[in-house]
This record gives sequence, structure tokens and C-alpha cells, in this order.
Amino acid sequence: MSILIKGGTVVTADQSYQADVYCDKGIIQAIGENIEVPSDCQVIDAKELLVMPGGIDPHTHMQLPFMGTVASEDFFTGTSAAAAGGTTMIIDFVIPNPQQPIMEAYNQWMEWAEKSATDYSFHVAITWWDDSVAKDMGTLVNEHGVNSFKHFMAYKNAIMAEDETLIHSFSRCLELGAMPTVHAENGDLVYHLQKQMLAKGITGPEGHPLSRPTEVEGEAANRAIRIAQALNVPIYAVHVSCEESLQAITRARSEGQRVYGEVLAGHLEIDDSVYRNPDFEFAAAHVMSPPFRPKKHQEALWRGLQSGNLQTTATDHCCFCADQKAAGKDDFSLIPNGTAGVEDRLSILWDSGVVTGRLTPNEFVAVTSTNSAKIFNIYPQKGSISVGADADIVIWDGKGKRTISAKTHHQNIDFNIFEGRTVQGIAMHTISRGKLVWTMGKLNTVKGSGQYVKRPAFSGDFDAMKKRAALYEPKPVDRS
Ligand code: URQ
Ligand code: ZN
Ligand code: ZN
Repeated sequence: MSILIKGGTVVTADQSYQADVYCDKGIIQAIGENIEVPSDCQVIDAKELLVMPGGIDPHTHMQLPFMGTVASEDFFTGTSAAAAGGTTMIIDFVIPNPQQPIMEAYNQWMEWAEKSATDYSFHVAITWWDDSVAKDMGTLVNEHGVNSFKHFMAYKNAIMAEDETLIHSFSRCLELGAMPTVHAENGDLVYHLQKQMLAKGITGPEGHPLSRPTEVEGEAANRAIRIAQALNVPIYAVHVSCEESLQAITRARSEGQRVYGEVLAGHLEIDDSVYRNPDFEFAAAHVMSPPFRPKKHQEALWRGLQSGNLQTTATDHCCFCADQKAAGKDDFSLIPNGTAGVEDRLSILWDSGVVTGRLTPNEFVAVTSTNSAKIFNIYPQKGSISVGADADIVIWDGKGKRTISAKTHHQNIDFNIFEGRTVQGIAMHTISRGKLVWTMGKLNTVKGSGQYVKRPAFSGDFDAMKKRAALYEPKPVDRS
């Protein structure tokens, strides 16, 4: 069944214009006026509405096994909830246990993700190192369309990558044309400060931010950026939450280093007062890493988005319900880290970004979709409204309002960090590969209809970087 989106305003990352959009066979077939369509074509009236590329969330963790439990959102419920909010693709994470063969972990996540309702891809985490890891990275890039590898600098005694692993893996990324990404927190410092807080008798969720102050993130962000600089490889920092890491990124970018930064909808809008709430469940529900920060950091992060020093927005959607969070009732370091957001990211960014004038609608599209597609090398297949692109489209009501609540959201979690907030900007219709998966408040997702999106290795950036590196190829001094 083909779809004609009629009478809307197409909004892309670089322009806005009146045009109809015709989709068939999962692809955008035509954009313009008076398009000839078959008699059985479904027509969607998009008058007064905006026709934008479906959101891409470059950071989710569906059904992640973590801290002794498993995230409550799976790939079907999570991609369905995403569709309800206008997001049509996620990039999730394969996270091997230390010493676990990388390909074994990759195959496990691919199996879990088969139930997805919309398209998905994977960053693969490097949590340990030996020659087999280097080899598997090559297999993933050359045969499986993985072009990004994640490094957790936090989570000591679990999935934390030491500097030596970062150096091996970043170097391998350059060889392969893959993007290294980092969760930048100094895991040794966190571990030390956790012990310090517990020794002081601070066992409640208020201990979580106290053990992860912003300097813990700023140090790690700067260290990862400097390692990437020394190795002449690009780098992408996930969930930048504070001024210190934004400053490290801004400095590097102003010196011409290829550094990208991602910010979460939650970190843009929620501050650390949540951890001092007397209700344990409420405070624990907000335990994620990096933690929500004091207010001044939110404004800094918005300036980062506006200035272009942060390029993408995400959610780090990693759901744990109250009974799971209760594992840390007497010790905050045992509270599974993670919060939700995949359904609300676009509305939050519109309400707090476009309605306030911080972002134009075109910039909104860039930071919710197009920039992720470009950075992870799937543009214009994804992140664009162009003939030949996948028909991943959100038909957006920029004036419509809704009140966010766990009582009504489609996310499989009993809490919503944006609970009670009325937002302006809602997805009226969401189209995934030419199928209407969300329309007028009703989900039409089908388990397993999502497809795995291969992301080719980078050539351009890296070839240029390799050439530049060759320019400065150090030579031995001839002392003969
Ligand atoms: O660190 C992450 O990104 C994963 C484990 C989700 N949890 C979190 O607190 N951010
Ligand atoms: Zn993380
Ligand atoms: Zn994450």
C-alpha cells in the first residue's frame, strides 16, 4: 500500500518547503506537487503539519543485561514506543562481557533485535582486548556493517576499558575506518568515591551524583579526546552531561580535531535535585550515569547544541522498574543505572528547543535525525526526505500538546523522568519504511518488521586523516 502525504511542509536539516511526499515499496518515490498516485494509495492530510525525517536515536539499550538484572524494555516494545514519539530508528549497543568473544555477543544481540518494530543498528562495545578482538572488529566492519565501537571508561570491575584497551581499539578503528565512541567517566575515581560515600554512611541515591562529580566526567572526556588526537582518529562522546566535557569537546573542535558530542534529552532538562527527593523510588528511578547535573549544566548543554559543538541528541533508553532499582535500597552503588526517554525525546527537544527559539525547526531535524545519520554514515538513506531515501517519516504537529506520564506512555517501565510535563510538539503520524506504524494516537507496529541497518566504514574522513598522518610520518635521524 503506497502513501501520499498531502499538503504538508517538508522540513529537512537545511530547508523547509511546501510539497507532497509519495512513498511506495518502503522508499520515498516522489516529492512535489500534483503527484500521480495509484487509486488504492492511502492519502494522509498533512495540512498545517510538518513532514520530517523520522527521529534517529543513536543511544539505546533494549533488554540490556546489566548490574545483575535485565532492562525491562525489549526491542519490540522499545521500538514501538519510539515510533509513538516519532523516532523510526535506534542504534543500540552490543556489550560483550570481558573475555566473551565479540562475535558471540554480536550474534546474541542480533537475535534479540529480530523482534524490533522499526529499523535498528549496533555500536559494539570493546570491553577487553587481545588479537581476537582486533580480528573480530575487522569482521564486524567488513562483513556486518558495524562502523562504530563503544568504550566504557566507567564501570570498574565490569565492562570498563582501561587506557591500554582504548589505545589498541582506537588504533584499530583508524585502520578499519570505524568511529570510536566513549562513555567518559573515570571509573577508578567513581569506584573510590563510591566507597568514600558509603563509608560516610551515605547509602541512598543522593550518593550517586556525589560519587560521580562533573570533574570525573570532564577528566575522562579530555583524556579520551587527547588519546584520539595522538592517534589521529575521530571520536564521538556519548551522553555529554556537563560543562567540563563540553569544554573539552569545544576546545578540541576549535583546534580542528574531529570530535563529536551527543546529549540526552534528560540531561538537557532535569537537574540533580531529583536525587535529594525523600522518596527512595523517585530518587532511585533517576539513577543513571552520568547523573543528572546541577542546573547550570543544562543551559551549557543547550548552548552546546546551538553552537554546533554538540551534534546529536539521544536518550540512553535503559529501563529498570522500581522492583529492579530496589536492589540498591541500602547501597546506591547497586541501583541499576538507567532511565527511559525513547518516546519523549522529540517532544522534549521541540518544546524546549524550537518553542523557546533555541533551535529552528531545521536545526531540530539536524539534532534529532540527520546529524546521527551523517556521523554514522547512513545518510541520505536515513535522516533525509529525499527521493530514494527510506520512507522513515514523522508527520509532526508543532502546535499540538500532550502531557507526559507513565500512566499513558508506551514505554515498558513504571516511571517517566518527564512525568506530568505538558509538552508542545507531537507526532501525529509515524511512517517506518513506508508503513504507518503510529497514527492519531494509535500504534500499528508489527513485531519483527524492523530491519537491521548496515553502516559502511568511513572512507573520506579517515583517508584524509591517514594522508595527514602520513605527512607527519616521523623519520629516524640519520646519524651515519
Ligand atoms: O552507561 C550506559 O550508557 C548504560 C549502561 C545505560 N545506563 C546509564 O546509566 N547510562
Ligand atoms: Zn553510558
Ligand atoms: Zn548507554
